[in-house]
Amino acid sequence: MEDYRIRQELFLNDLPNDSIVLIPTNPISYRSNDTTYPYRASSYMLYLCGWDAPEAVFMAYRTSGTWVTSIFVQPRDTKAEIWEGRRVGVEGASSNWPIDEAHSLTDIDEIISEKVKNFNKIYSIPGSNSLLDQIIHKSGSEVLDPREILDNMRVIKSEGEIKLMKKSASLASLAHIEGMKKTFSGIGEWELQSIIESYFSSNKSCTSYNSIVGGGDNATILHYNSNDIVVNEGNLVLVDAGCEVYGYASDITRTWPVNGKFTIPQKEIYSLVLRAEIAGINACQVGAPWSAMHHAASEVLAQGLIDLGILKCSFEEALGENYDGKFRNFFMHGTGHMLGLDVHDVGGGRQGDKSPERILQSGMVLTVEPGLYFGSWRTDIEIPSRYSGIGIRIEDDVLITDTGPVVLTSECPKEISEIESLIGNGLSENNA
Ligand SMILES: [Mn+2]
Repeated sequence: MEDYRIRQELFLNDLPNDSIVLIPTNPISYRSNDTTYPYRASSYMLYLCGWDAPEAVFMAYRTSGTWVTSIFVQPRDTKAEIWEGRRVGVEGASSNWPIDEAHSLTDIDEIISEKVKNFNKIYSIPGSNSLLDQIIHKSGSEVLDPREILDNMRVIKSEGEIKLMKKSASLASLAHIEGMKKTFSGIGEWELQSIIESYFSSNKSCTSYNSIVGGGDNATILHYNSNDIVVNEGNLVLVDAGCEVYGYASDITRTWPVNGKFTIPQKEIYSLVLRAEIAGINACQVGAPWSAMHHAASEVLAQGLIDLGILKCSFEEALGENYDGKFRNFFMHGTGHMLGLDVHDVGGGRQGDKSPERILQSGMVLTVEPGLYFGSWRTDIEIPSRYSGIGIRIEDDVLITDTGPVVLTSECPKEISEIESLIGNGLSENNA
């Protein structure tokens, strides 16, 4: 509760006097006919007041010098509640939520149309609530985007947020361990997905993005999520799956051999990716530029690819002047991203972003996730036969602190021997 009030104050005090804030939550999305996807409120709504029910609009305005925060919510309605579930309603919202006043959504047109007359500037995020967008359009006031201010705030996590992110990272780590324990040669990607996701749901959590479970060559497809192939003896499986706790995402990737034993070529690539990942994590220091971890991981990968004889060129050529050299044939994505209420969280910093580079500060949470991919299906580049069909990524969630990086997903092992000893040890006799 305290957290929300502090956030609201910090945000609102950054806005001009003659402004009003009108931020809608996410709309409901339909899956088929009248059946909906599980509802997820907008991250801005969750950040500003924690309201997680549909249709709400957050409002804030100044009256005689002080800010008033307010929320429009679905009113109590027995008929609707019989079908859709109980509602907090207007009274519940105004007495139990970190806001000053609450209104019914049925009055939104009347109240907001009247209110906006007194303000020259409207801070809103269009595109989620067409009625609100129309009211704002009719007013003729200047519309400004509040996201730059909010995103800069969201980048630094409070103590309370860090606690939730630790919980989220811990659940995802334990889910991966569960997956390793129940893995066997011939397991379906979908079975492994279900083991991991049922760990989330049995802990009252849910996935924070579509789980990626890719066996063998499927691991070389970065956003593979059909998860419908059997993983055969001798193959690795790459699992990239995270969950949410009060909206806060975790995002973790491990890669393991389904038969419990890495082959020598698999070990060679795995050890290289692991060294790159550790170098990336160690570069996550207060004051370092965002790109430091990408550079550190990339340098290890470029040299390693030469040492394994995969790249036959100089280090300079392998790395490239702008970290765009030949190693990018096998490592095509960024080394990490911000993590928070969104899995690819706000605040920029991703490779290729045009905005000025972010400097790492205490309280930021990000991922470090280098990988190497040798898809046997690739025809554009030469894939060495020794490594054909290997795709490996290792990803951890990292909190930046004044005393160095803290790995929030450290409960999940990533050393070869630790992983090998876990695989299959949670199977019953009949399965093993
Ligand atoms: Mn990630």
